[in-house]
Order: sequence, then structure tokens, then C-alpha cells
Amino acid sequence: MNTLNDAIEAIRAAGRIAITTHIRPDGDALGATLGLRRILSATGRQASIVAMDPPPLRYRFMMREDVIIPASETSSDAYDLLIVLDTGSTDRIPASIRDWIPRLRTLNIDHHPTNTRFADVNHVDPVASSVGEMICELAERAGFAIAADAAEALWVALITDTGRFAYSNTRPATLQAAATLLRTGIPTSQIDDRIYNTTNAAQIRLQGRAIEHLELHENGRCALVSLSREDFAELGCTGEDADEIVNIPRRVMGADVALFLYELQGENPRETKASFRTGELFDAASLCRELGGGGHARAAGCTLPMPLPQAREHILAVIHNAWFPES
Ligand SMILES: [Mn+2]
Repeated sequence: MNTLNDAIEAIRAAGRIAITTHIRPDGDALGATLGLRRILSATGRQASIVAMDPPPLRYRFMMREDVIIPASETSSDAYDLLIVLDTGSTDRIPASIRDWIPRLRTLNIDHHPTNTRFADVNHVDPVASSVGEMICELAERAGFAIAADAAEALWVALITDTGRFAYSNTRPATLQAAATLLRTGIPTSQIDDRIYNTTNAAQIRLQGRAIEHLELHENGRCALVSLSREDFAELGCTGEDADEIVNIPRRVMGADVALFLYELQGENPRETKASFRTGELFDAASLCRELGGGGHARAAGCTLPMPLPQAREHILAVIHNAWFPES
């Protein structure tokens, strides 16, 4: 039961620690990774970020003296412990270090209910808002200080995974962690501007294209937007420009299933990524797990090995059968 103490023990027993997170890292993955690296370095441990994908542009300001060591420049022998953050299964670990898992002692700190417990020590807390929140709790329990540089990274983890403390995963412990971070004097308003108020014209045009493609299904209870590979190419956009778009169908009143479908760049044959946001009635994580993906009850996703039109038909049929069989 007390996996937090097990996690602290694993960290205490290690002198040379590698930290990584899931591919295509989001705000929580980056914030937790940078935050934990800074906390552990301040305790005198050797802590390195290994094989992490580079941060998307909007999060690049978070990088300070942090160095991402590519797998080609190191090996599993250089560490006593690999900490994998915000990652529910091994297929989400960067491919270049996936084979480190059996070779090295591993600690997984995660909050996905779909977590497969792939590590030696698994500290998994599905009710935690974010791994950032879990790192705050760990630092406090272990007596590790959280300085302002770590607090800034963990703040990003908290606000991005909770929709700035608006989603139902925000709990009293989330705001207590937030209070701990605020006491270090971090510039929260500047951080907010860096992440949320940096849209460019191409991203706004991409949102416009998605809005044009809005569809309603199941008597308005399922709202869907989609973007094809051609939409991205015409507007000069990449998948990175699309990370807020699932919030567009979420805003439709009466839609308790919001869905964003888009074709990934450069994948041949074409693949379609699906992002789900659901209300309390529908468990997006279990539906996405059946489709080969995973995530959280209210926010989950999967990738289907087919072009957008087929993926759209398939997912709408799966949603209908699972959630609206009567209608
Ligand atoms: Mn997360």
C-alpha cells in the first residue's frame, strides 16, 4: 500500500539516477521531470534527464541548466536507478532506452489508472491530479527542499494537467501542493502567459479549420472535430500546433463526449490519433484501452492504424455501441 515510502527508499538507495518520461512530453511530463531533477540535484545526488524528447516550443522556457542526455551518449551501466515519470506502459517510454528496463532498477511514478506496473517499484496514484503533485508530496515526505527553480517546473505540471485547477482531478491536496510551490515566489502570471498566451496565426487558422469541421452525433451528446494531414500541410502546421484543439468540442453545451481526430504527420500508411474528453458518465480510459490506447477517465487517447475517414467511422461506431446503445 505505501508505495510512496517505497519510492523514497529507492531514491535514497541510489547515487546515480536517470530520469525520463513519456514520448512527446506534455506539461506534466516535462514539469515533473525537470522538477524532480532539480530537487534531487539540490540534495547532492547525481540526477540526469535521459532520452527525453525535446520540449514543444511553448514549454521551452522551462529548460534552464537542464541537459537532456541522448541514449547514444550514455548507457544503463552509468546509473543505479531509472525513474520513469507520468508513463503508464513501456510502449510510451522513449524507444532508445526501452531495453534499459530489465537491466536497471526502475521506479515508476505515475497517475494513469491504466498503468501496467512495469517497473521494480511502482508508485501509482490515480487520484493525484498530476505527477507534479506526486513529486511535491514525495519531496515533502522525504524532507527534500523544493527551491524556486523546481517549483516553477512543478507549477507547470499542476496547471497543465488540471486545466489551471478547473478539472475534476483538482482536489484539496492539489491546492496544498500549489500553495507550497507559490511560497517560493514563482512568477505564476508570467508562466501562464508563456504557456497559454503564445498562439500564432497558423495555430489560430488551424483552430478555424477544426471549427469548420465540427460535427454533432448521438443527438448532440458527442461533438467531434477533425484535421487531415492535408489540413496541417496547407496551413503549415504540425501536431504540436494542435494540442489545444480538443477543447473546442468540449465547449459545446450538452456534449458529454468531445472528440478530436487527426492524422499524424509522416506516418505511412496513415495513422489517426484520437483525443477524448468525457463527462462523468463515460470512462474514456477504458474505451481507449480497448482501442489500444490509454489515459484518464475524463481525458484519454489512442492511435488507430488507418486514415481519418475510416478512423472516424470506426470510433463513432465504437462510441455508439459502448455509450449510446439505446439511441
Ligand atoms: Mn500527467
